[in-house]
Amino acid sequence: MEIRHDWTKEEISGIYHSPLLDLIYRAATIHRLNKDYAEVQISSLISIKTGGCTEDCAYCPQSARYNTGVDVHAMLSVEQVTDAAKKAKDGGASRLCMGAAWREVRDNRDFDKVIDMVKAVNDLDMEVCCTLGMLNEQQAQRLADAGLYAYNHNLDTSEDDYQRIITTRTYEDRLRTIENVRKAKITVCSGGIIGLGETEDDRISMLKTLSNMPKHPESVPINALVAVKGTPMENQTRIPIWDMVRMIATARIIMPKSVVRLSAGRNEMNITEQALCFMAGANSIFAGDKLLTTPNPEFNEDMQMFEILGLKSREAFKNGRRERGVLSYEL
Ligand code: SAM
Ligand code: DTB
Ligand code: SF4
Repeated sequence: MEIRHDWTKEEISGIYHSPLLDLIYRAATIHRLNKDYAEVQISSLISIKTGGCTEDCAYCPQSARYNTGVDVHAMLSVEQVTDAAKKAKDGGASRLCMGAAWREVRDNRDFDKVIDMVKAVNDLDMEVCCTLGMLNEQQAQRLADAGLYAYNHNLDTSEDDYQRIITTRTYEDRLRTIENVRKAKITVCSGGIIGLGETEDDRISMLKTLSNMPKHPESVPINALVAVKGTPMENQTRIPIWDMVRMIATARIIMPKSVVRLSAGRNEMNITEQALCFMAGANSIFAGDKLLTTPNPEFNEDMQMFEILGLKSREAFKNGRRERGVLSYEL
């Protein structure tokens, strides 16, 4: 299947707005041509440094600017992270994503610790992902040398809408970090959030930016806003499930080889709604009863859902891995 990097806004909009059942059918067909549709990757999230962040991301419970009741927590120890990783692996997770409430990485002892965490989790034969804020080229290379498999850095919304959501950094900053990750040959995980009060045009623009990157992100998380009390987004109404399905299906069609992750917001979705998302091409979830700070479905509930829908968890490194420091990854 041809992978395109020149999708126009008109084309993406045409797909996004097509009749819902046609859209799902087309996405499901493309999904089956490219993947084992029953295989869903289970990824586990762990917040290695929680709260007190200097950024003003309007959706985020971890920003120091809002009173959200999130407990500020210093860095976890390497042991705490490896213990959590082992548990997640026993539960079928093939990827561990470590998140830190930082604006950017600084070259200090905390970063040295993250490097040790990456090495330790990599030794467990899991795909290690980090989301630590902005990175320069050298920091990305250090993470790569430690065995980092993926780096998460979301665009969140369109370029035009960005300053409405975050004023303390720019879209350009975001894109630069993604480039630095690419240069270090770490796979890219980048997507966004719907339900922030953005327009459909903003969603389509964001999908255009992602799909026009020289290489598609290997992983594209689609988050539904978890409206947290105390944040400027606390009164946002929940997005209709149809919007989530349209986003996932459109991402699946224009980035056919990427992993599309049904990310935040599952706690408010029933199995039927999630089944539509899997039908539309989602092939990854975060499992475990907590995302970073907000609730997520209980592990057992998810296992029941896998059973009912006939899904199986995907093993690690399906598309290639880092051998002696070199990443050989096929989208
Ligand atoms: N500080 C780093 C950064 O901003 O890249 C990493 C952690 S940050 C919490 C990771 C991502 O979580 C954000 O880019 C955003 O897309 C998502 N996120 C944060 N709060 C959310 C919320 N309330 N609902 C949905 N997604 C959220
Ligand atoms: C992503 O796109 N979603 C995850 C992960 N990448 C880091 C985070 C969701 C966070 C939801 C709010 C919270 O739990 O704090
Ligand atoms: Fe900080 Fe990341 Fe939350 Fe923004 S999204 S406030 S950078 S933790």
